[in-house]
Amino acid sequence: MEKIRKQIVETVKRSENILLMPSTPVDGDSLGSSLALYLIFKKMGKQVTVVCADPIPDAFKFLPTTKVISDEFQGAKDFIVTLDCKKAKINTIRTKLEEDKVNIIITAKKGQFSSKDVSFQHGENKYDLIITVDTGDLEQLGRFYEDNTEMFTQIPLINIDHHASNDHFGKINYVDIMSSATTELLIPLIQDFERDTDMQLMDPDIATLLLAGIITDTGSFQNANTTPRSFAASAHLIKHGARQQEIIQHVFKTKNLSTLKLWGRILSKIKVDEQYRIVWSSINEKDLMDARANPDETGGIIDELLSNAPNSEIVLLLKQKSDGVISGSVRTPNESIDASQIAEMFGGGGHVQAAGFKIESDNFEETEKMVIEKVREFQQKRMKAGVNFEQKIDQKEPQQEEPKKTSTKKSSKKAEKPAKKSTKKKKSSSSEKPEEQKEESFTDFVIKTNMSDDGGTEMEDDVIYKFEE
Ligand SMILES: [Mn+2]
Repeated sequence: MEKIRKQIVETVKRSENILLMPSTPVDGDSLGSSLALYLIFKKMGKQVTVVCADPIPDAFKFLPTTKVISDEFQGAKDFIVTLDCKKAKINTIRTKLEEDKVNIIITAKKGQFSSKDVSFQHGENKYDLIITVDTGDLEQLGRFYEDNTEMFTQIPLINIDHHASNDHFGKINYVDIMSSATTELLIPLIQDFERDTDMQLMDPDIATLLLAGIITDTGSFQNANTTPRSFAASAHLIKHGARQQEIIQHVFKTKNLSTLKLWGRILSKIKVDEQYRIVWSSINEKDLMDARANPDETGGIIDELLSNAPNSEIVLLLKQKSDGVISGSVRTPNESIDASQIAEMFGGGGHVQAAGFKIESDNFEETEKMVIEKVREFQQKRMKAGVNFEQKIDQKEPQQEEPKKTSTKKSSKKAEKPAKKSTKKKKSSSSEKPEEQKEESFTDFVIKTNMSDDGGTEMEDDVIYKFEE
């Protein structure tokens, strides 16, 4: 770990423009760790951007510097067409719109251009380092990853996380599954930065951000992931001015009426399989609307209510969304049952005692039936394997943290992407359309770009760039 931290310090020192990415949905830990690093890097004189695809939940808006988080960033959106002018000189370049295409018409002064003179590349990335925090896999970055997949292979990436399901996607992976929160991992790292820069970097705001991560991920030190190290880390942060009461007030002591109404709905829908000790409930968009609650408010319900169901070994909450996605949260009060294994059956992942998944389906009843049936089979196999069912049943200390979800939908999308791109390339390649080239004057060289994929691109018809001698 010490060696990995040294690599991180060296890499950050070499970087000028750093992109910080917390996972979605955001929680106290992903926000706390990204914003703490933001403040540290700012003190070190770096350019820093924090982007998050999801809105910041109201409960966390009290955290220092949440305002710097943006929900948009300029990725490598430029597509550059390069023309080699060694053999021919340019007279004019015109662009001409043609329905959903744009023709780039290059007229040569002398000689002629051929397809061999044209090459394509993507614009340079603005950032020279990406750091993901509290992110088990890249798809948890949401649309930022989907829209800029290539950027993640081009820019060095540091992966800082504590999820058991982390798939080590970074160039540097600072992953410790024994850590109660990602922010806990940042404390020794910040000390390394302090030693290296000879600067005092920790301050009360940074300490508050880091403590917020530990408090939310341990459920205020109630969950099973609380370790002696989490207490020691918290003591260290409070010594540095972390405002513990402010965190407790905002995160735990303010429950909206809408949240309480939502709890009521979920409680009334609880179902139990006594034989296999499965307890589950569901929530849909109508429940949210009737309770005038927003989706963030479902966070924590599964931990605080469902896991208190007596004799339950597996607790599930299924959320039905209007976009045809059903997401599931899994909790296992007994740590001999791996919640992430259950989530993996549905393409998800997470921790031993808290995990999640997403299923694309419009039919809730059918999906619910399928999920519960598979979970029953899972339990049945455990029984046959001779696992003692009675063991540790009284120990009910779930992990508070909202699991990081992997979606089967997204992974299939990812598989589609490269195929899509290659067809696009074909369309834009001039060599595919020799007959159209012939129609132009002899020295004209025409590049046709299909613009149907990106309707937002605005271009004036017939823009002429004249090249003076
Ligand atoms: Mn976390």
